[in-house]
Amino acid sequence: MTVDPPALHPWNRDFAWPGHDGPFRVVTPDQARAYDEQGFFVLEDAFDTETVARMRAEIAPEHEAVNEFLRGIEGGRLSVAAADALTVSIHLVNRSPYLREQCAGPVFSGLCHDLIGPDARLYWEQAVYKWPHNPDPVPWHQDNGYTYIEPQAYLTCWVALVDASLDNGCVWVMPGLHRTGTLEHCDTELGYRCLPEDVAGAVAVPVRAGSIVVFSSLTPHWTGPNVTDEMRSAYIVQFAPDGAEALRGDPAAGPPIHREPMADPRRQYPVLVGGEPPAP
Ligand SMILES: O=C(O)CCC(=O)C(=O)O
Repeated sequence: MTVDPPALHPWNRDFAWPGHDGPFRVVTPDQARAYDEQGFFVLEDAFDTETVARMRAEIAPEHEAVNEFLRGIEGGRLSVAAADALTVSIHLVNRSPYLREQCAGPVFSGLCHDLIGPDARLYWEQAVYKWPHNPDPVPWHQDNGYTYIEPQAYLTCWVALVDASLDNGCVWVMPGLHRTGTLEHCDTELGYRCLPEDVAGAVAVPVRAGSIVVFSSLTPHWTGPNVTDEMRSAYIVQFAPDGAEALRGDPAAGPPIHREPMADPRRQYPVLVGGEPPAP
C-alpha cells in the first residue's frame, strides 16, 4: 500500500533543514546526527532526582490551579487541555524563579548552543500532566503546527518528571518527516493533527524521569493514553533562535498578515548571547 505524503502547511515554501556540525557542548556527534536524520534523540538522565522532585514541587500548585479552572469552564475543555484528564500549565517561569533558572541552566543552554546557534531565547514552556486512566491520545502534531514560527525549526525538550512508559503515555515520534518543514494540520476535538493515529513507522520513546526527549518543532509526535493508576508528568521547554517571529493570519486565506517577535522580556529571555549564557 502506498501512503500519500502529508500535505505541507500553505506558508511552508522552500524549507531546508539546517544541519548541525559542532563543535558540541552537550550532545554527542551521534545524537546530533540522529537529530538531523531522525528528528529526535534522548538525553539520558539530564536532571538528577532532586532537581526533578523540585521541578514537580514548583509545578504542583500551578497544575492544581489549572485543573480547578478547567473544571469551572463549560465542557471542562480548552484546546488540548481537559479537566481531570490533561492539564497544561503554561508560562511557569513567570512565577517560579527556580524554573526560570533551570531553563537558562547549563543543560538547556548547552542544547541551544549545539542545536540552535549562538543566540537563543526561551520561546515557550509548559507542564503537561496526563492523568491516570486518561484514554485519549494527544494527536500527532508538530509544535510548529500550533503557532507558526519562523525560522520553522526550533527546539523542543520534553523533560520526563516521572518514568514515561508505553502504559502511561510516553512520547512517540515519526522519524524523518521534520526535514519537510511544517505540515498541514487539521483541528480535532483533542487538538491539532497532521498524521493519522495508526500511521506506520512511528517510534515509541519511553524514558526515565530526568531524561529529555529532544526533538524539533518539526518532528511529528504523539502521546498515547495513560492506562496506569499514576499521573504522567512532563515539563516541556522550547527554545528558538533570537529574532524568531510568530506569523499571524489565516493560512487558508493567504499569506501571513502580521509577524510578531518572540521576545517578551518576561518569559522569552535570552539563554545564549554570542554563544555564552548572558550575565545574570
Ligand atoms: O506530553 C504530552 O502528553 C503531549 C505534549 C505535547 O505533545 C506538546 O506539548 O506539544
